[in-house]
Amino acid sequence: MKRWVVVITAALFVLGGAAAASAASYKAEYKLSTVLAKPMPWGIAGERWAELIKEKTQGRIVVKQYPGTSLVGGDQTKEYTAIRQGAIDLAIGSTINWSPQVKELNIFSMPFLMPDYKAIDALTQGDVGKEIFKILESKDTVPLAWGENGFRELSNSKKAIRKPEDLKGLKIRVVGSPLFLETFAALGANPTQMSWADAVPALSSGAVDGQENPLTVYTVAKLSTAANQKYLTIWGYVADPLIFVVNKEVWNSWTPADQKAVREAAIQAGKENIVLARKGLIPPNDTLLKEIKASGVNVSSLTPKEKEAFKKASRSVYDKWAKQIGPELVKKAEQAVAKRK
Ligand code: X2X
Repeated sequence: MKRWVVVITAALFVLGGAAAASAASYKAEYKLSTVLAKPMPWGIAGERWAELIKEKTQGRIVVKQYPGTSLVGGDQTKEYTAIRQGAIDLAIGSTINWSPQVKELNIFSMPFLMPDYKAIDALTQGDVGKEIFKILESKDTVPLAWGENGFRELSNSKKAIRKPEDLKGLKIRVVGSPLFLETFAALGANPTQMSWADAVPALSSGAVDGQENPLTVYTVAKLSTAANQKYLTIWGYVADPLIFVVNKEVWNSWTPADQKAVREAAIQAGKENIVLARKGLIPPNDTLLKEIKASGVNVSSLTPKEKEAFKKASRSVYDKWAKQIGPELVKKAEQAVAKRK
């Protein structure tokens, strides 16, 4: 009898100690990294995730957003490494920015793989998305939900671009992955890689002629007026989904109930983010595009035949990268796109 009391007391002591330790190991504040700030959909997603986490954990987990990838000095291609290393606790990152560390994420940057929004969904919500989450899980991060930056349309300060030859010699700012440099080189442009923080001043000063980003970014950043981007080509050549992740050690320090709350918050914020990222962009309700046209921007919406010329010109890059990403994953993605409903 006495022995049992000792054992039970000891067990309670250990359990109590563990609970106290886990509560004590919660940080006063967790750092959430995003590239863009509100009112861009990506920035809003960060605020929303933080807000929902606070609500769903009754304030046990407090998250502060750091837009501008400021936790890595604005160098968005270093964000994923910083999450793995714990300098960033949570992030909503673009597949493009993390692709230097996770080669499979380049799948979304394969030129003309995804013809429409249903194709994005077929990948993120299907087997390809699951496989990508498994890969992220194997790299010290816990992926929780998908969001969206969007289809990346091409703008420039010089001329209307409707065929690959029009791009000849134009200096185009691209993001971190070498796949972008190769795609634009294949199309005849003169691509130059820089962070988003450096891109806006470079466009404004005329050091760079053009860039590619979703229209939500183009409008909120006022690229047509502040950066002379008067010519816009709607070609939907790639789209970048966003991924909500948490550093694995941080994740493991939370109770299962709090983990569930953070996951649910990510899923909800991700769904809301996708709605916002697509708002005004899907015909016939493409009001955002109509507003851009009405503001005096020269918009070239490419016909399927015109897109085909760009697709053909970038095909060698697609084939080369299919090998690098993994032919099986690429095949799976192509099949998912073909079967989309
Ligand atoms: O840098 C960009 O172009 C941006 C903001 O779209 C990304 O972070 C991928």
